[in-house]
Amino acid sequence: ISSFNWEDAFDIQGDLTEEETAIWQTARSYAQEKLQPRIIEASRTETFDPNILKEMGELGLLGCNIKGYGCAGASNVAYGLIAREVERVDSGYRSAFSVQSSLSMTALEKFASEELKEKYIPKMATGDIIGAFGLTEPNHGSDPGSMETTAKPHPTKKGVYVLNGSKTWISNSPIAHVFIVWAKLDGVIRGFLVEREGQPVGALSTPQIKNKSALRASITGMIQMDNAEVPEENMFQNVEGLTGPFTCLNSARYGIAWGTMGALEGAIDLARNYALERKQFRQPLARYQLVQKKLADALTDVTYGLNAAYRLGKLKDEGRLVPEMISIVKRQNCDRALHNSRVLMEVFGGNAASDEYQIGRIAGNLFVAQTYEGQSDIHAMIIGRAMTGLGAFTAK
Ligand code: TGC
Ligand code: FAD
Repeated sequence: ISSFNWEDAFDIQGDLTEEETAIWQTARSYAQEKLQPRIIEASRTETFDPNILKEMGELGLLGCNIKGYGCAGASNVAYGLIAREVERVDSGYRSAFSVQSSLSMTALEKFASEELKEKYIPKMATGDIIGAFGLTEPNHGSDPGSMETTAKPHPTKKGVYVLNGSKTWISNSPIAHVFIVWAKLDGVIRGFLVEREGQPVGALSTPQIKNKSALRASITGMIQMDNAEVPEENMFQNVEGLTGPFTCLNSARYGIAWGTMGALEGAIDLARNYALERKQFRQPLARYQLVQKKLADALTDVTYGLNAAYRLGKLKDEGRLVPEMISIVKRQNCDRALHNSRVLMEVFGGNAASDEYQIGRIAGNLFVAQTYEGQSDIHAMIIGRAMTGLGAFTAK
């Protein structure tokens, strides 16, 4: 029997295929060597370098679980391992990866015409074209079914739709070349690929939301559409209703289940090192029972969470994954990562308030992870509805 490895307590590594191990190591080296040195400054100055997506593209990470169209066709477990390693550095970098891969490329892969797939997915896989996903609106976040954005046939141009409305809190929108926008056509939600290039003056603007209190290394903005034009071939033909956006969200929420465990692993590593080095009352903090309990609680939750995420990956690879399974793990992993990273801040004492120590940034980001792609209480109600048959989302 081999000895206990606290960094991989249930030996997930031992289960991985050769390809998954290689992709995992590529993602880990990239994240540690190229992303980690940038993150403190990027978060401090609230900047996102779009080259990051090109770098991920060069390594074949973007949309790696898509088959064809210049993508690697790797397993869903491999996709999860990338999310884990990228979010170990920062949730905002994982956001950029998720929005490009799961929300934008998956929308095209599942719903677009063959011509659109050929036109866009390969360039999105290299990071040359950046995508954004517009579902949330100023008045409708948890309840996207009530969205107000509309699509209508253009009054004069044949074969063109016009989109009107606003999407907000949209990751990557200020730098995106293309937007997956969900809008109502005759009262039914439809998906559109909106291209930035070629829009009439003033038809499409994407102002950045500045001065965020978390996820500062990810760029976030709005998509404001005032008769934005979309050729009819850019409307997804084979999907109607919320099934469209939620199909993409299933994939991205799965990635968050892995990613938040990566963020918590990063927090544990930082707290353990600090506790071993910092002395009070003549002994390292790590010698004290209360400090060890904080580390042990966090390690226990990360071990459960990683194994649950791995299980989802295997089920997804076997075509046996259903949305409620994802809700269970997305909710639990976000909640436990947020809780434990907040508790681990205590190990740093006053230094937790310095961004150099990183723990405060990790905990702040995890509040956002718990909120986007379905806030935890929304996932609780998705699970509760599946258990009781009773939807608790509305008062009547
Ligand atoms: P409901 O009646 O539940 O469903 C309406 C239709 O949608 C279908 N559906 C799904 N299809 C596939 N996968 C799923 N997970 C699905 N969930 C529902 C459903 O079958 C039904 O189809 P049909 O044919 O019968 O019409 O709709 P509801 O209005 O009652 O929804 C309630 C609720 C709470 C479940 C839902 O609205 C919800 O999940 N709200 C949370 C909103 C959310 O997650 N927004 C995310 C925005 S994108 C984002 O945050 C990106 S951040 C990325 C980053 O930076 O990393
Ligand atoms: P609300 O829906 O107003 O909810 C506020 C609170 O009320 C939550 O705690 C919620 O759980 C609770 N609540 C709501 N309804 C109920 C109910 N029926 N019963 C009990 N409690 C309820 N969206 C996109 O479309 N694309 C993106 O790329 C994207 N990126 C994002 C990036 C960042 C940094 C952030 C912060 C958000 C992003 N979002 C994105 C938006 C995100 O998905 C929403 O913020 C989220 O879905 C919650 O919606 P809301 O903020 O409108 O909160």
